[in-house]
Amino acid sequence: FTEESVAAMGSGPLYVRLRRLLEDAISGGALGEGAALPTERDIAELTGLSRVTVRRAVDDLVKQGRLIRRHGSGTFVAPSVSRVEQSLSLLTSFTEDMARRGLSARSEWLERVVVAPSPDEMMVLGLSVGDTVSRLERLRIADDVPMAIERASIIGSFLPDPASVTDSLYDALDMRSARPCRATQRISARNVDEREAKLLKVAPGEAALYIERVSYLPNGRVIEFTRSIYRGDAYDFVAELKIPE
Ligand code: 16G
Repeated sequence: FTEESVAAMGSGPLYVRLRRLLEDAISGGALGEGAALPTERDIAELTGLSRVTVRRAVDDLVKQGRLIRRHGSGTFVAPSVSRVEQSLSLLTSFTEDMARRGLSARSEWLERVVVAPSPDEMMVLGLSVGDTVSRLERLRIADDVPMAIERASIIGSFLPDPASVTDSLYDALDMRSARPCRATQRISARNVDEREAKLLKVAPGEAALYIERVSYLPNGRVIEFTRSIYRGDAYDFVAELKIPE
């Protein structure tokens, strides 16, 4: 880090130039995974920038999840996310998918309530006025890396007590003999908004996959309507294709 290297980072505010310099050092491998960043005071001295400017650039990268601040020990380059390959032809749960890869799945609850259905939940789940829906919104995490935000809506009569879902929704439905056996999925491109970016630890506007899953019981009844945001840098969706008959 030198005054010249900051100046070489083009125009714009100084903290943006320093941020670019740090980003280049991380993506170019000069600062590898787990590497400790020099202290903010050292960076300020080397570059001739103020501590405030340095802090602002580092803060941005912490917010984006590229750097991790550990109290008392310093700031480190975050581990890069390894991409996960997800089959598009198997109806599995997040917990099962992660276990198969040897990763430990964890969730942070964002919402877990029984409410009156919204118009789109009514339509998709085939509900009427007076029916209820169990809404479960979770941040899904694999080995400490946030992977997706999932908002599942389940017909209330099949899951009257959403607090009974501890780890796996599909396990809880299985216990009530209401695990889906078929689903349709729609995938589209999205850019994450501020809230999603914060939860997924990516920069606002980053690419993501928006997935809607509607799943069915063996008798053909819809049971689940889930809307999810999957990190674009973490997922490859894979399907096997056949020649049409
Ligand atoms: C998957 C499903 C989701 C389902 C969840 C249950 C997508 C793309 N995927 O993530 O619909 O609710 O698994 O997982 O929607 P769990 O049993 O681990 O809670």
